[in-house]
Amino acid sequence: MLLNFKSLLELRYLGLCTHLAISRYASKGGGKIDQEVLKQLEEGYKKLTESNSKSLLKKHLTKEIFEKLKTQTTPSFNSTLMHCISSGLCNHDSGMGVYAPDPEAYKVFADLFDPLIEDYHKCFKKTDKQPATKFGKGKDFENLDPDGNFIVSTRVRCGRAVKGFPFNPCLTEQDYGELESKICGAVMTLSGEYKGKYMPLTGMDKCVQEQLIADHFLFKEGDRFLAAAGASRYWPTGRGIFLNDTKNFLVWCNEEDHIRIISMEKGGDLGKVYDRMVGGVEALGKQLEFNRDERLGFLTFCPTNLGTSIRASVHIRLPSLMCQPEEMKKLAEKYRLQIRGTSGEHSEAKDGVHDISNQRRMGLTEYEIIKEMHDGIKGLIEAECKARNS
Ligand code: ADP
Ligand code: CIR
Repeated sequence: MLLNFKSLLELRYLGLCTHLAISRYASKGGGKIDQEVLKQLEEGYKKLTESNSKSLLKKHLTKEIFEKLKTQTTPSFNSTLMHCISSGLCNHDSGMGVYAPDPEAYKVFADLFDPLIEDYHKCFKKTDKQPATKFGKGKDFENLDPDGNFIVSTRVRCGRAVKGFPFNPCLTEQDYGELESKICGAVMTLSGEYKGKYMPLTGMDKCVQEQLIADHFLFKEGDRFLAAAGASRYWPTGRGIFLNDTKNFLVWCNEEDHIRIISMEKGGDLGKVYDRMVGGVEALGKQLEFNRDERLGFLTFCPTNLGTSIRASVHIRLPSLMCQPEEMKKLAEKYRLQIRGTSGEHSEAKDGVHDISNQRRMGLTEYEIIKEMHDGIKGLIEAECKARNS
């Protein structure tokens, strides 16, 4: 049943996106919702409410909000509620289930986004405002595992949207090309430790691609949550990766966000990894204009990444703690950490290696977000040592 609905949605998307591609240039605003889309929204919403989905979409999309939003469209791109929630309607196992098709969607569909944002980012209320960017200095953060007993590697990333472009579901094939040229032009100006090369996904040798994924450098393909959100259109057009010569600084082009800026290396030197990412962000910010909202901070496709858009993670082994899942869950909640599998979101842990990162990215400055992650990982390592000795 869900499958039929999913393929219907995907088919529908092709139609919607053609429509969007035209409407983007033809008419601004005043969009009317297609009756067929409305019917599918009603059906999908009914199935979601009858399901046992634990998604924040199901929790917060009340009947009242659904009725209010189901015919709304964004002024510049005519995005609908279907664009926002198709991922969660197709994937009842979503954690969130919601994406913003364009920056205006956060305002037009605020009755849905605001409670979701407050829930995910722990208390970022609709009256709250993301503080001004403040990176601070990485030297304040010690190496989390100087003897190399727990941490395999450390990674800090942030997302950026280029001003003037919508997000994936509304991008035309031409937009993907234009974005790639802009981003590629910017990364190729990087010098010193950042100097490297850009590799487009189009035409990339399969073995090279697989190796880059296995090394945790490159994004995977075929994420069903993103695909259902309309983020895989024209794939692999406009997608690619920039890698510096030392392979510890990367830029993803047009995957989930227009840009993901990533610093990573073996070991637990969080401060060094963080400083490298900040240097890269600042250098790219001189070449590109990023989209930042007064209230929400840096704008991203997924509401989990708003604010600072920073996810700082370690690949870590905590065998004793992982044998006590209830204790681990309690500690993760206490320290506001998120646990993922070894190959990223929605993956399993291999050889006991978990990806543990800050959960929230909003309501704190960049520096405070890194401190929250730093203190949390330190706390987990202390708890692991205690568990080993008890
Ligand atoms: P994000 O949303 O931060 O981009 P994903 O969960 O999609 O993260 O993971 C992207 C890739 O980054 C995956 O291959 C994942 O294993 C890798 N990764 C995440 N954290 C680390 C880390 N600390 N060390 C090495 N690789 C990492
Ligand atoms: C989901 O809803 O599960 C996916 N769309 C991913 C949500 C973002 N991930 C996260 O927890 N930070």
